[in-house]
Amino acid sequence: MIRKQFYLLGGAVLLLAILVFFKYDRSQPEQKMDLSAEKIPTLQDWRKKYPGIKSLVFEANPQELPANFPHPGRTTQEYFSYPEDGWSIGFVPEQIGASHALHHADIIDPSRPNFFCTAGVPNVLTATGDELTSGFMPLGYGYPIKKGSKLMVSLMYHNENAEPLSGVHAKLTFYYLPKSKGSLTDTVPLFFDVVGPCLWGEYTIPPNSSHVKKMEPEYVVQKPGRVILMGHHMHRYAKSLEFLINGKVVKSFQVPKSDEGERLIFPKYLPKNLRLNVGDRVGMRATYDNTTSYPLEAMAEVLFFLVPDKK
Ligand SMILES: [Cu+2]
Repeated sequence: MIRKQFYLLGGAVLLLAILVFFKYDRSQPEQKMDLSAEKIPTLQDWRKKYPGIKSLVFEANPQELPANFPHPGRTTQEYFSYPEDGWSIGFVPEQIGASHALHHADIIDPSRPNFFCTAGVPNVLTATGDELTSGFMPLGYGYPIKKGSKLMVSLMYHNENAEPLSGVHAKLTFYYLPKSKGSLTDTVPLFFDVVGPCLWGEYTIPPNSSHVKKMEPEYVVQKPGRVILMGHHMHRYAKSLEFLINGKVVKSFQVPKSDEGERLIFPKYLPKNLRLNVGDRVGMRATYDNTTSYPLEAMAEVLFFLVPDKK
């Protein structure tokens, strides 16, 4: 009898857990709207399907950072290149010396213009901040790389501690599939910034204010394609970031309340059937909640990878 009650109770708890899980799942608007059931692949998934994947380690020059060396700290620009033609498929960042000394690392391909904006913004492939997010493309997609072509890593370090730091630097491991080992679908990286079409940068949030900024004017798409991966970048005290096509929210990134850190996030959302067609108006709406008594330097960007339509 006790056993039967035990099983009944266990069954009820399981049922409740399933109901709660699905209810919770549905309450996330971003998941309901455009997340596919497919999972972002890991390096293991990639290696299983493409055993020819290779890695390339980039170690930035070690830095001596004085004590109390706040933002914007020190910026360096360093270069690396791949030893063969192929496709870049992802990267894993590390910070050697002190995890919070890295403000950001932007990886830029200066050999190609930004796909949408040939002037004003660089061709940023990916980025990381002190959160050190690693990222991989959906299986079968990559960014085409050329042997010997220089890629730039733009780094910013700072030190908010009272002690100096010695030898700190970023270490980035890039993964790629050589052309001799297989073939992937070409993608282009893109980002929209709330400060305006074909612009990027910070803007100021006044103290003690809830602040909404819209991208004005909206961007009108001229080169069509399919969006395969999306993410966002915001700073501290961010609340949400909405991405709109023709006035309709197609993706809403919510920032958890507990999350006050700066985030440079490799795209991690797989949109389902999300296209940018010629003439579409792309808009953004960024919300910050500045609960501090000082102005904040804010940013809001939507980053994604696109498969351009064949001409
Ligand atoms: Cu930023």
